[in-house]
Amino acid sequence: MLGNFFKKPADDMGGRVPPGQSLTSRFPVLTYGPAPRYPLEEVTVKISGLAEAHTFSWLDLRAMPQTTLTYDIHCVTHWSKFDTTWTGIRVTDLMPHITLKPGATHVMIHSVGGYTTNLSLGDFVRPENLLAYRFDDKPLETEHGGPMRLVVPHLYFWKSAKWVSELEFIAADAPGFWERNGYHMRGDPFKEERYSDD
Ligand SMILES: Nc1nc2c(c(=O)[nH]1)N[C@H]1C(S)=C(S)[C@@H](COP(=O)(O)O)O[C@H]1N2
Ligand SMILES: [Mo]
Repeated sequence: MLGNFFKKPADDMGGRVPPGQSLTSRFPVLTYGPAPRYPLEEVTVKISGLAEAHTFSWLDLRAMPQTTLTYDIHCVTHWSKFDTTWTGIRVTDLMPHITLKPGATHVMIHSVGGYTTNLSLGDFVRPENLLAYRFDDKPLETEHGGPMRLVVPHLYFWKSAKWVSELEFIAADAPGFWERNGYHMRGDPFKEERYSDD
């Protein structure tokens, strides 16, 4: 019994490190194009497509429950980071304020600057997903998507759109920016869904 106790932990840290990933304590920045800079007070989230058109202001979002969560994140470029702490609005607290129209099955997330990424509603509407504006109890840095980004920890980090500006509800899956450029439509790190021909 004591033998087990002293055993070196498995390389996947008991299942927390997905296949093909390495742990980092740094926080690499991965952005295609320049990072836009604007204050939190100017954040708006537009609702479009198969939902009643609406635009949430920062004050609208601030009036919703604010949640702090800690979880691991995984980037398709092979780094994973344990225990990242984010504060924001849960997608499950936002959704009751959105009226979907019949037929909506997916959402295209749009960012300031034109980045997009697609999610099924099942992957989007999860209690751990946040519209996050704080990281490690500090305002989210511009480079990491501040003033506000989406965080979807169960999928590769390219699904976590920085500088989120619009949620476009759609009737079928469609590729976003990286998905059009060869990345997987879903991107589950534990299934190593990196590229579309995987
Ligand atoms: N708007 C926008 N969001 C984005 C990206 C981007 O280029 N633009 N890059 C994605 C990718 S590929 C990754 S891995 C993560 C990186 O987030 P980080 O720079 O905070 O590590 O953001 C994702 N969200
Ligand atoms: Mo990435």
